[in-house]
Amino acid sequence: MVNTTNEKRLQEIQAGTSPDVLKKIIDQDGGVIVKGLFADQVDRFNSDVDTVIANWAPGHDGTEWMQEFAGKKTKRVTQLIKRSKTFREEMIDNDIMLSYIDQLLLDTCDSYWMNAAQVIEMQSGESLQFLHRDLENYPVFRSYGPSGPEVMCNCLVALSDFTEDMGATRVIPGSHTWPDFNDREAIESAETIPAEMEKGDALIFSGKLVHGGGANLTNKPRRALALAFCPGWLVPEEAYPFAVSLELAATLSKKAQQLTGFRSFHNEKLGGGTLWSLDYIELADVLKLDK
Ligand SMILES: O=C(O)CCC(=O)C(=O)O
Ligand SMILES: [Fe+2]
Repeated sequence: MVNTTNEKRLQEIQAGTSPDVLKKIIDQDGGVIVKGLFADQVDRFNSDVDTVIANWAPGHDGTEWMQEFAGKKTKRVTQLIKRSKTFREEMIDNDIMLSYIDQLLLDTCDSYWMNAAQVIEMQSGESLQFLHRDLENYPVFRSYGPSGPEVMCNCLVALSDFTEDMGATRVIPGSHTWPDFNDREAIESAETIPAEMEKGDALIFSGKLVHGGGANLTNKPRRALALAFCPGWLVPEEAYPFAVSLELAATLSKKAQQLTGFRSFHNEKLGGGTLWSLDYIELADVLKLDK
């Protein structure tokens, strides 16, 4: 059963709850917390990346906009397939997570990319990230508003405690249905609520939901893992085939290979052609991944 959102908290389901239930809640609220989704992996994942994060400089050297978006006191670490065995063997293709992402994306595609996978560690004193919808990665979809296709969804895993004071992600439940996605005033005047979680829980949300990182008012870092996904017919943020060697790709599961662009995208369900192939041959065959 889907309850009405209590205005102060997002709804929660246990990992393994039927994907239909998750879809109904996301249709209603824009996002839902999945309890314990990565409870078994979170400590081992953290130890895989602790050293790289400790040596990582906060902030981003890009445009002023990007510096603002990325956060001046936030460390963002990518290329996680290379950097974490736990990630590549037990997280990227987690069946329960993917059964939920299937629900959100498979209406418009046969398979999808992992758009990006990054650790987001907000240091003490980081301020609020500006509120946004993740679909703005593909700005043209802003003008389609709520009726546009789902072009991006996110599974944001709490890797540390995730309280309001530590900068839990802030969301505006229901903002995925607002009529005008270009209306900044509506965003600025709405109330946000923190998606508070325990380590290992995940916030799964639509690319249409308005959200942003919270402010870290504590003296401890707030660490999250953002796993974003997009339909196979869009270009993802991370260029995996340039980061992951073929040797490493060959050790990944079929599903993980598909998510990172080592297999072609077939548009059979909706009657389109194949994308991301060579000489019209399935990429996995060209790369001999099934041998
Ligand atoms: O760090 C967070 O809580 C959210 C980050 C986010 O929304 C993003 O980078 O797109
Ligand atoms: Fe975001």
